[in-house]
Amino acid sequence: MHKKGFIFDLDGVIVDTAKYHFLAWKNLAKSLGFDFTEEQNEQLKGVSRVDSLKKILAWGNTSVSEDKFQELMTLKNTEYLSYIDKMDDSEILVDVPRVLDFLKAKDQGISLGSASKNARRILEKVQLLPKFDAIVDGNDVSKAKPNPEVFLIAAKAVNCKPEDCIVFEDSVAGVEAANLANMISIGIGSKDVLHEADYIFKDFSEISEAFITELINK
Ligand code: B16
Ligand code: MG
Repeated sequence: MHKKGFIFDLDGVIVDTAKYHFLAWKNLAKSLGFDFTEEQNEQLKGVSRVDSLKKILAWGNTSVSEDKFQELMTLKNTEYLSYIDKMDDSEILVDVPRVLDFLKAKDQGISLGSASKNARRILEKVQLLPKFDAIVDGNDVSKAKPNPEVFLIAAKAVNCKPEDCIVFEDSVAGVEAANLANMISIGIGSKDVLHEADYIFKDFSEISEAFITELINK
C-alpha cells in the first residue's frame, strides 16, 4: 500500500464555522456603519484573519489606525469564540468521521491544513483532535492561502511528498493553494465556485471508499 498524505481544511470541510465567521464579521462591519453580502463573504473563506479584515474595511471604504485594526481583530475573534465555545460533535459535517476512520484503517497520513488560529480549540470542541497525525494551522504559517505554505508544512508533518498528498478544501483560495503545492485538490462545495479543483463533491457523503482507495493507489 502506498502511503499518502490526506490534508483537511477545517472551516467548511470538517465543520461549518464559516457561518460563525460571517456572523461575527457582519456585526463588526455593522458597528463601523456598513454591511457586506454573502457573495463577498465567499471571498473571505480560507483567508487569514488579518487579510479578511483588510478586505472588509476596503469594502466599507474605511481605513483605521494600526491600534484600531488590532482592536477590531480582537473584537471579532471574541465574538467568534463565543460561538465556537458552544460547539459539540453534532456540528461535524456529514460523513467526515467515516472518511477519517477509513483513512486511519488504511494507515494513511492525516493532517489538518487550516488558516485558522483557533483550529485546535475547534477540533477539541468537536472531539476530533485525536484523529489527526498532525495539525498545521494559522499559528504555523507566515503566508496565507492561496500561498501553498500551510499544505507544504502539513505534508512534511506526515512525511509525504507534495505530489503524494490530497487536499480537501471548501475555499477558492485553498483550492488554488493545493494546486500550487502540486497536490490533488478535492473541492467540497459548489461546482460553480470550486471549478479549479481536480474533483468536486457536495460533501463527504458523495465520497466513496472505492474513490479513496483509488487515490491511495494512484
Ligand atoms: P481565525 P480554514 C479559515 O479557516 C476560514 O475559512 C477563514 O474564514 C478565517 O478567516 C481563517 O480561517 C482564520 O480564522 O480567525 O480563526 O484564525 O478554512 O483555512 O480552516
Ligand atoms: Mg475552509
